[in-house]
Amino acid sequence: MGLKDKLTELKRNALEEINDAKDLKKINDIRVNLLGKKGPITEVLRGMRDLPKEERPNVGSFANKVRDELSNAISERKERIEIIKTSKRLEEEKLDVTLPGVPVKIGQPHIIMQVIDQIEKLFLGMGYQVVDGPEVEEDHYNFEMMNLPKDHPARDMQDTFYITDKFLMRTQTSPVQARTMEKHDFSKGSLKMISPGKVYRRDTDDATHSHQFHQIEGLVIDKSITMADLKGTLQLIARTVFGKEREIRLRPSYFPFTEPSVEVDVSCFKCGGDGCSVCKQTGWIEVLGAGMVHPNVLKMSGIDADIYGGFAFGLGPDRFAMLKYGVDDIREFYLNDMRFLKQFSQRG
Ligand code: FA5
Repeated sequence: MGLKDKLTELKRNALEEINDAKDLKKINDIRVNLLGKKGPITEVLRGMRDLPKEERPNVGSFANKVRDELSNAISERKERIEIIKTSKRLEEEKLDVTLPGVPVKIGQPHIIMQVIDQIEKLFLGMGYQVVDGPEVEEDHYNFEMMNLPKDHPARDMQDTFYITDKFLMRTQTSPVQARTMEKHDFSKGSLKMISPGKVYRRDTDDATHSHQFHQIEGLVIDKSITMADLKGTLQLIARTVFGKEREIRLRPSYFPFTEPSVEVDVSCFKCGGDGCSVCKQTGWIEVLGAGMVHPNVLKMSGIDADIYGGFAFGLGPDRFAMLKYGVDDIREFYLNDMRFLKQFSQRG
């Protein structure tokens, strides 16, 4: 048998073997055996030594052609095996869209956020702006600009966590008053703002006190604001959040940054006013402090206190949430027990 015939037969057998290959290992073995240095094609080419010189180019180019054809056939088969493999995998991974899905747990705003949102909506509706302030605050804004110079005895009521001599964790949202007043351009109209956020105090935790809680500051500055405006606004907040059935009362109080000052109490949700452990037997729970902005505070923020005046308040959304939903311990809000938190769907 001549070399060309040998090559033709080799090609026929090899093509059959290639087309029968079922996996990548097999096709790889065929490639190595057939086209490798010790393979049959190399063997045939070696036999060319014995051919007459004039026949060698003809047989040589035929052998190269056979090698190329087999090499292409191997690549095509390999591709085909890969396609089959992928489609088998897709077949296995087929998704049954009729199967019931895994339920997605949809969260909800924290109960305190619900109260804050409700109060924000009320004030946005009355044209107030909502302002943010830093929680790590300067002593200058937290105390001094609020008419509490260093060594003022009223600083004791709001001891806090100090970062440095200059910076502290703010004890109240009131410093946002000063920050906003400093920037406000009164030629463009009155200032009406609220500022919700976290505050910190070195208070001992109990049923109604936490060392970290929330406040919403409110401030209105204009030319003819009176205590009646303040009272009307406070009544509106109480009615919006608690409904008409709960009573509020205003008590004279003292804050260095307001004069006169009041503290506002809401009748206790648990005893309805008779006295119990939640309200410390008083029948009332204090929810906010307020008053008419002290002239010193206005002056320090560059406002003419002979022309302008206003009211301010600072309310505690944690206490509001306790009263609104009948929660008898403020610490429940911070324990992150989902069984507790899940009870309060969005009702704001
Ligand atoms: C103040 O913080 C004043 N800055 C409020 C204010 C603003 C008065 C503007 C006048 C003008 P007070 O310390 O009373 O005031 O706190 C205000 C409210 O925060 C309280 O009525 C109460 O609702 C809440 N609060 C105070 N301490 C705590 C505490 N430890 N845990 C939870 N809530 C608290």
